[in-house]
Amino acid sequence: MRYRDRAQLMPNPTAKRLAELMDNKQSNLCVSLDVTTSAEFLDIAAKVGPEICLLKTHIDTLEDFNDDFVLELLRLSGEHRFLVFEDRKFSDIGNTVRLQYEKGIHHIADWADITNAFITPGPAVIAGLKEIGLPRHRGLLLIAELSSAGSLATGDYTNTAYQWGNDNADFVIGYIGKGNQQIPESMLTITPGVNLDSTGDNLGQQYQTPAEAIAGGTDIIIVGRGVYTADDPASAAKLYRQAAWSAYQDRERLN
Ligand code: S5P
Repeated sequence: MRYRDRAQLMPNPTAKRLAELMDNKQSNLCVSLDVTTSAEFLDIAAKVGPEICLLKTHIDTLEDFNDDFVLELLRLSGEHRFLVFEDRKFSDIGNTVRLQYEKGIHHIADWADITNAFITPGPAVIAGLKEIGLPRHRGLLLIAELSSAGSLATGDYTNTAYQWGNDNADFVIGYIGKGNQQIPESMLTITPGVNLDSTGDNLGQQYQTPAEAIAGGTDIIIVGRGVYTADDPASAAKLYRQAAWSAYQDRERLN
């Protein structure tokens, strides 16, 4: 099914907004800006903003984080129409993740449309985050699989992530993973480990191409270094966007 038709099946307002935005903007590209200064982050975000549906942050890698950064990030997300995904990978007891999501220096729940979590602590990790996120209409992605070599997120772990996600479909909007036929059309699959020029790095990352990722059943590709280390991040983002969008069009035509 097309993103815009699937949007109608999504109970979570952020998921619905994202799927509609992807269809309107014709982008299924998420750029991950894993840089360490606000200036570099905001400079690249402004350049790639027109090409993306989602911008992924690792807010704790910024050395000069402050509230002005958040204001500028939200301004860019409005100007260029993309959502913000803080890749926090929460993984603790319900009470602790609740505090980490809402409090601390970063106040993630105040500005991130989407965040994510491991299910290793048990279902209370979802319940704790939901207490904070649901009233703010936020969305959660569960990590079902990882792109790194030797990952333990396989088999029963992966299947349980799908089950707990589907049981919490008001708040869980989908999965980080490679995609799976069992995932309902109302859930999004988002895939990292995508690069056109490399098959991996020397720290366990494993890459596939945008076309491989989309053909494998994902909805959104995440590209980090393929875009932000390019000489021209705007052109690189355009290239990944076109590759992922045309793979999506091919897939829909095939179905
Ligand atoms: O399995 C995963 C899950 C994530 S969210 N593998 C990943 O690489 N990621 C994240 O995606 C990772 O933390 C990084 O921010 C991004 C990939 O970056 P790249 O530079 O390798 O494209």
